Amino acid sequence: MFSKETYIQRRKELKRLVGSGIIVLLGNNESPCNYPNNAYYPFRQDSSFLYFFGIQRDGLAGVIDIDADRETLVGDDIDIEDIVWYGSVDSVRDLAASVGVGHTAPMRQLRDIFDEAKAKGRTVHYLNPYRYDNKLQLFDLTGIHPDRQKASASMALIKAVVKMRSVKTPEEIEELERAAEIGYKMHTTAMRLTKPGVTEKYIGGQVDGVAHSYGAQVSFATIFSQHGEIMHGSPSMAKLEDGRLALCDAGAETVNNYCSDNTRTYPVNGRYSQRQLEIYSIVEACHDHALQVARPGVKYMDVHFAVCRMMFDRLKELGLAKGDTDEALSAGAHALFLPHGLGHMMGMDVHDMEGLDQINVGFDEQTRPILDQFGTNALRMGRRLEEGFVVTDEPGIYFIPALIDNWKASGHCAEFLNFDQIETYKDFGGIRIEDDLLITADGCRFIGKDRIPYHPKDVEAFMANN
Ligand SMILES: [Mn+2]
Repeated sequence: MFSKETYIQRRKELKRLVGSGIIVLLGNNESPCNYPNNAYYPFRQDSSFLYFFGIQRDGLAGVIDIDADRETLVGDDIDIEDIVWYGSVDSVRDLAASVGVGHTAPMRQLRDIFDEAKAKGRTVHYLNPYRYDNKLQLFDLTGIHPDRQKASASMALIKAVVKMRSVKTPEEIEELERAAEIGYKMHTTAMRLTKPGVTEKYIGGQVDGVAHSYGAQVSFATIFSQHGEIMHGSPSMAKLEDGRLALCDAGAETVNNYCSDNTRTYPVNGRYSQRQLEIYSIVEACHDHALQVARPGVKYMDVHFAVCRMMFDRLKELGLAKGDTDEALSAGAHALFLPHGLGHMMGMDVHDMEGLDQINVGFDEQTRPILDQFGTNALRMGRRLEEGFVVTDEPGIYFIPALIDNWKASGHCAEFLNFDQIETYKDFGGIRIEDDLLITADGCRFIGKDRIPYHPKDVEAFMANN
């Protein structure tokens, strides 16, 4: 948690940006797993609520009446039975005071706030809820069915929240650096433990445990798989096999809910084969290329396509692709190998603010998403970079057997792809290398003072010596 002044300043700026009306930010509630008292753990507060109100407790809402300049923390104090089971917690009044909020109200009064606003014809600004209980609560408060809540969410509030949360302040960058330090420990632990015969689950569990042991949680479900070609493959009970690659995509989320997100791909036996190195070195070059070209004023979509161009040229050298590279990219041929975008915004959410809808976060009037082309439609971040943005740089090359079969059968992009050659890679898996970039005044830099090894020589040396 930052100082009280940080939250006061953020709410002040939010009021200025939204202009008038009443802002309601719903916090999250505990989320039942298999029965009401067995909630998913750890509790995760809503990031926008945290950004403006800073409080980790469940069952709260923040209300800002811009016109009356009145801020209220809405929530119920716990009773003696809760104290017996969970211990004492601060009162809602104390929680409010800790972040400079002057007023409190019990949860039942949230309905009065909505009713009164409606009676007076005032605007209530809220964000699009993504949790079902909050959708129901909003249904109760507004009468708007969950199916129509996305359309009824306040664009003025969304735009203001995105504008503020997109630019990371020095104290946020410090927190992201802390997340990266834990991420480094997670990834190097996985590298150290990787060897033939160990299960993917074992390594995945150890990686998660590293995060938990530093008071953090994982910023998303850890990916550790020999099937790197499955974008979000969960660790399985399969044993690691000599000769294969393991892909680890994992990140930490600090106690203050700032994230890291890194990916490494390394040989189970500690030595890349010639065939693995040929593909790996392309991904490595693409990853480093983004670092050279990302800077304020540059569209991340252009960085994405610069990387795709480099990748396609190199795949042509290997005999997997052919034809004019620009034409191939226009046709979307590169997406056979790279069916996702170069990266996404990162901050308090690992896909930062994705709940506010990608078009509001990764795009703007100048840069619209390209939705009619497979692969490019998965680009989450396209807009012009600004100082203080944090984006991931995560190129990859994947050989997805079902996709290869599908494209070959239909002849899709056949003029740009050597399917006979590509088919010999169906047992290859996939490679991704990912780091987090902070856009600086004149360029960008990686977050995290220690680089998780990724140059092949460094990876092999690390695996041999640890
Ligand atoms: Mn990522």
